[in-house]
Order: sequence, then C-alpha cells, then structure tokens
Amino acid sequence: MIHKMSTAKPVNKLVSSVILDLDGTLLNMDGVVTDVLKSFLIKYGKQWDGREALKIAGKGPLEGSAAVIEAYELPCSSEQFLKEISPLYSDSLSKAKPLPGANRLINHLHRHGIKIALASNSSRSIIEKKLSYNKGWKESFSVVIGGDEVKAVKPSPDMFLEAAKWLNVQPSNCLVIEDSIPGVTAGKAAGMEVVAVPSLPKQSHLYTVADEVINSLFDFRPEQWSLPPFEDWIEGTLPVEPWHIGGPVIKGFGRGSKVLGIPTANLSTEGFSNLLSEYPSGVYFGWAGVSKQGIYKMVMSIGWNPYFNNPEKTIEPWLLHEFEDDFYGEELRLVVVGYIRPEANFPSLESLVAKIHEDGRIAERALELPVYLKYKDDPFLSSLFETICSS
Ligand code: ADP
Ligand code: RBF
Ligand code: MG
Repeated sequence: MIHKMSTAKPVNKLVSSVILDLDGTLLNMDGVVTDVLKSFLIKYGKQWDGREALKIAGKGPLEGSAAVIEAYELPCSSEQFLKEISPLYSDSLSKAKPLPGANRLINHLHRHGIKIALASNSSRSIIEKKLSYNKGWKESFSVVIGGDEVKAVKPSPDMFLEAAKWLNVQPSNCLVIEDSIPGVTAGKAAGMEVVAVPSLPKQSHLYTVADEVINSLFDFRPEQWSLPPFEDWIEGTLPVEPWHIGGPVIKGFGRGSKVLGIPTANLSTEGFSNLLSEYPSGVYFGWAGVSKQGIYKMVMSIGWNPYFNNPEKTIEPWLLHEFEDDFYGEELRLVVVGYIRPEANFPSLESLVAKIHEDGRIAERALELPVYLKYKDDPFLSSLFETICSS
C-alpha cells in the first residue's frame, strides 16, 4: 500500500487571509541563533551542544534565554543575558536566509491579493530589521505584529487575534502557518486553521493539534484551504532555484540498495552538511556528471530515510542509467533542478521501492522539459570533462 499523495483531498476550510510566523517558518535562523549562542557561551567557559534548540524554538526572547541559562547553569539573570546577547544577535540578522519556498509563498499570496499578516514573538524593531534584508517582504504584509506590541506572546492567541482584527476577518477564516509548538498552540487557541511546518527534524508527531503538518513550504497546497493554487508545479514536479553539489562517491550504509534493484551513490556529507541542512528533506531530481563517464538524469533523496531511520541527513542520488561497473571514488557532480515530494515512511520495502521507481519515472519525463533540460549544459557538469586544448 503506497501513501497516496494529495491528489483530490477535500477543501479543509474557507480561508481568506493568511498569518505567517517569521523565525523558522519564513527565515532560517539555524546558523544565526546558534552562532551567537556559541560565541556567547564560550565567554562562560561552556560549549553549545545544540540540545537546547528544542526549548528555544518558538519562545519569547525572555523565556528562550531562561531555558539557555538554566541548561548551561549560567551565573546571570535572563535580563542580563538578553542585554549582553542582543547586540550580537542584532548584528547577525543579515545572515538569516529565507527558507526554501518562503519567497515563493509570499509572492504567490501577495500577487493573488490574499491579505497576509506577520506575527512574530520577536520585538517590532528586530522584525523590521529581519524584513529589511529580504526584498519585497515588508510591502507584502498588510499587518506586522511583534511580541512587544501585545500583552502576551505565543502560545497566547493575542497576536493572532490582533492580526485578524487588523485584517478585518473572522479568526475562523484565517490560516496560520507556524513552525513551533507555541505558535501552533496560539493559532488553535485563536480559533484559526493551522498548518505546521516543523523546523526541527523528526518532530512532526508532537504537532498533533495542528490541522495539517507538512515537511516544508514546498508541500503547502493553498487550494486545500480554498486559496489560489500554485501555478508552478509542472508534470508532478516543482522547479527549484538550481543548486550544485558534488564530491567523491563513497560507500554508504551497506543496506544493500543494489540487492533491492536500486543502486544509489552515497555522497559524503562531510564538507556540505551546512548546505544539506538548508534544504528540506525530500525527493529531488536533476542532472548528474560522473568523471570519466558522462552526464545522466538523476533522482535523489535527501533526508533521514525514515524506513531505515538514518541517524544522519544523507544524500543519495540514483543515476537513471545502467552502469557496467561501480564508480566508488569518482567525482560526482549534481545540478538539482526540481522537487517531487517529501520523504515518507512506507509499510513495506516493496512499497518503498515502487515509490522510488515512480519518482524515477517522474524525473525521467520531467527532465525532457525545456525548464529542466537546459541545465544539462551547466558548466559545473561539463567542466568535469574538459580537456586542455590549445587553439
Ligand atoms: P550501499 O552500501 O550504499 O547500499 P550500493 O551497493 O548501493 O551501496 O552501491 C552504490 C554504488 O553503486 C555507488 O557508489 C555507485 O558507485 C554505484 N552505482 C552503480 N550504478 C549506479 C546508479 N545508477 N546510480 C547511482 N549509483 C550507482
Ligand atoms: N527512503 C525512505 O525512507 N523514504 C522515502 O520516501 C525515500 N525516498 C527515496 C527516493 C529516491 C529517489 C531514492 C533514490 C531513495 C529514497 N529513499 C527513501 C531512500 C531509500 O530508502 C534508500 O535509497 C534505499 O537504500 C533504497 O533501496
Ligand atoms: Mg547506497
């Protein structure tokens, strides 16, 4: 039994306005918060181990600080901590990049005249600063509400109710998109529809109160909320801003993928773990170049492969071509051009394998489309084969 993707789901609710969260929903704050915490904790002779990330997510600045102080037994008050960390944080905000799909979502809603509000626990001034680094964002929001502009921050519903008032819509006609549990709680408490996009991996089971949990903004389907559908999906694929990745092929986890009939090349995750963390897990496709071999169509998974429960986010391209031999150690370069689906768990190995083959067929067909075909000539790939010649 294969999980059917969202083909003909009924419309959930009549939504007329959307309220977006900022950190973790539109902006990738990973590098930012942790870099600041790292450099700060060193001052106290402590080392950031990342475990508190769970506790900071979606909290107000004051509570977030309290969680860090407690966890690392820092000899200071929340207020003191905040005062010291604020300038560091403020300076690093320019490093916060939009999450994949964020610009697309904002532009889409704005272009279709859907009113959007922004509700963030951050202070108004911090929000303004974050918005200023992202072209077109500020102008797209009808309302912006900061944590210092309401009595209580999320998980209180105050912000969302305030946003609805400004938008002049009933809370039940608002859709909240949120990454954190306090944010989801706040949205439901406000009587709104809530789509959760957990920014921490493997946490979706904690978001049971949300009306829907999606893996990334790529998987948001506006039509399920009676909003205008995205128009950029083409033959079951979503074009993405092309990106490059490459390195030697290494032996993987020895799960016998060849035995299953799907040889996949494991790329070392060393050296580009940062890049990998920027992309939502899921199935992507594009073009692959292998040194001494050629350029081929490719479909791949990025993620933890829930069926095998990998401890690490991995990248596993399947080159859609029959090779005579292995190419361990060869340089493999990928130009990723499109997205197909989120990674999923499967009730049986056969159903997983069948799904991967379906992905392969989708990629195979899509790569003939001009939007994708043109990247076969990407210099990143052709430079693998260039021989030095004198003219
Ligand atoms: P694992 O232990 O990771 O399951 P495999 O037995 O699946 O390893 O071997 C994967 C290797 O197969 C890759 O390193 C690559 O050299 C080779 N390979 C052969 N054909 C393909 C293909 N079509 N796509 C990707 N890799 C392939
Ligand atoms: N593993 C999963 O657990 N869930 C998935 O949805 C999934 N999708 C994949 C899609 C593609 C195109 C490829 C190449 C692999 C995928 N995998 C997935 C990883 C798969 O479990 C792994 O490659 C096995 O080694 C396949 O035999
Ligand atoms: Mg493998």
